[in-house]
Amino acid sequence: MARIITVGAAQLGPIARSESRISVVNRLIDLMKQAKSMGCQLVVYPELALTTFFPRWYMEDQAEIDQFFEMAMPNPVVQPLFDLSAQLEIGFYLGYAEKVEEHGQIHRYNTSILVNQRGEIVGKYRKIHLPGHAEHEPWRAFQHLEKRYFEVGDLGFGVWRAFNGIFGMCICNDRRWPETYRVMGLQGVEMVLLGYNTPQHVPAAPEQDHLNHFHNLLSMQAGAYQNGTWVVGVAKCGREEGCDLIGDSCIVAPSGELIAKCRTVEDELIVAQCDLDAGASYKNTIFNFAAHRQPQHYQRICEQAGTVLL
Ligand code: CDV
Repeated sequence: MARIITVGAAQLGPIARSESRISVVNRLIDLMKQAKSMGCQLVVYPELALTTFFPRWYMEDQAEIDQFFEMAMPNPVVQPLFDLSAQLEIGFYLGYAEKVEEHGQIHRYNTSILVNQRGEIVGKYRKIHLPGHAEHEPWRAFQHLEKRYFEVGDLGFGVWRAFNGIFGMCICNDRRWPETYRVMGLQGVEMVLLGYNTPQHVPAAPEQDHLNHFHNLLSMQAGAYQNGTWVVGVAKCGREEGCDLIGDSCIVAPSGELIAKCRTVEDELIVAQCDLDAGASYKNTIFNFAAHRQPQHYQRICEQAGTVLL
């Protein structure tokens, strides 16, 4: 029997710094209801979907920074989303800022969770490729202080058996790195879920600004094709606190083809019926890893981060 999952990509328009969590959760709930009415079993929300994209501001006061973090998941404000998930029997991916105490130490991560159709968390991912910088750089039109506010994720690129398939997660900048998809591809991933906040302007390289939409799609379409997997990429977008974030949330098939793409930079739902077996054709032929990969020639990828010139 075909393994079809109907997936919704629930793009969010801007979230103002002053917007309450309750208001944001109500927006997520509206999108989940829409998704249910369109037959979805799974809905995908963006990165850091509960607040404005706070790494754009330099802050020194840890108490001020911590206002953007969740101390528990679910927590009373987000619980209604979990309740609706169980009631409507629709799972979700959600990105949020996680503050956690582990082994007596406080950690802060840029995190996503996978929730099943009973409203239960079945997977967690902590962002590994943190872009930007750790110190205040006032020359920028806006900051990108992910390296200041988050630690590098410690959970690796896992996959989970859920929704009758094999699901993986990553977050925003991760989507630009082929290693991200390949590590999941080597675990047989069939659908990669990811949220993003991508400024239209690249302060360190403004010559790339006009290519931003292209690079977004290029990364996800390549990752999908080269690993025979679906990719669902979901933006928070529009003009948020004076900063333009790209939209173009999309659903990409294992062929690399774009199946659905948002047209606005507002709250918008797109839906696709995805055959989880559609990747098999690629996994069994051109990207039959067991038959064609030559890992003995890939050692540098694990041993070295930066380029080493001859
Ligand atoms: N939130 C992100 O990770 N944004 C990065 C930007 C800063 C390049 C991205 O890769 O879209």
